[in-house]
Amino acid sequence: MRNGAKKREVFFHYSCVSLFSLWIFLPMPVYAVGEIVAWGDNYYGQCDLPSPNTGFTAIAAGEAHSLGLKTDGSIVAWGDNTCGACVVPPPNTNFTAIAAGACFSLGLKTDGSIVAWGFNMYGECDVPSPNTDFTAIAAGEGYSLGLKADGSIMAWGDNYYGVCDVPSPNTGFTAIAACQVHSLGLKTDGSIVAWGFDGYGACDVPSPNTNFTAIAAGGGHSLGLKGEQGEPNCLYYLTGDFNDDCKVDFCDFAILARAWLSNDSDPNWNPTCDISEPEDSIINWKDIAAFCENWLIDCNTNPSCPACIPK
Ligand SMILES: [Ca+2]
Ligand SMILES: [Ca+2]
Repeated sequence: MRNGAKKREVFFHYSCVSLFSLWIFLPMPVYAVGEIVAWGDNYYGQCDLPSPNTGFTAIAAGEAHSLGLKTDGSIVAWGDNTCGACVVPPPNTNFTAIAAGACFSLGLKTDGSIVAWGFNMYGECDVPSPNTDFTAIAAGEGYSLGLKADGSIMAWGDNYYGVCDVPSPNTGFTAIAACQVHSLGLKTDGSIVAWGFDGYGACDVPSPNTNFTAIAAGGGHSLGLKGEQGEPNCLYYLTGDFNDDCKVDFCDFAILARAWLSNDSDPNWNPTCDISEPEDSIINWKDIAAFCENWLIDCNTNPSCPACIPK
């Protein structure tokens, strides 16, 4: 086992899961909105919540430290500060997202830059240049991920397990996740890309790899959330039904909006949305017109509708 890796590995089996647990329990009526609840290993005080414990909008759990993002854009950090992971660099303002790694922390600023602090033996805090246009962050055991506005992913730090080798094509990503030594990226077409250590099968995305709307990475496992409209594999072809749930509704409109005005060389290009006749490799008003023709048609309840063509 590499230096320090075992300790981190053991912890991460718990920390990334507890982050999910915190979100589940926050809305319970016994707690105030924006109040953090913490439980489990408190050896480093990682569960000793700061005072006042109010006004938090996001949380992140590292190996033995915790982060909370406040409504005023500041970050509060507590727990193990051996590596300086709890010393938020000034100015502690204008943060919009947080992520906690093994012994380091990431904060995303409103200007699209990333601030990183704490343990940096593997370069996990060396944000690549240009440090601009980031829209999301994720922290693994000893590496970091940053999602760019153009849909590409930047990765830096410890690449021992290939966690920083984003599979090609590195385009069209809308969300990222990292925990220990594997990474996940969600694509605009609803598929998940996974890379890094696959010893537990965490990178083997089950089929059908479609219609995902959210991702999460655990110590040796992965989670994917399917679209709310579900019911995949509609038995009818229905123009405009991009998520294959037999209906043309707001979910499809959202998919169309994400690809709006893209062409086949753009990162947000989604060929599924090119429903104009003929296909012209651009998503524009011609596609909107075709989309509106079938607006709110539901082939499950009205299978005799002419727009519903049996597969
Ligand atoms: Ca649909
Ligand atoms: Ca088109």
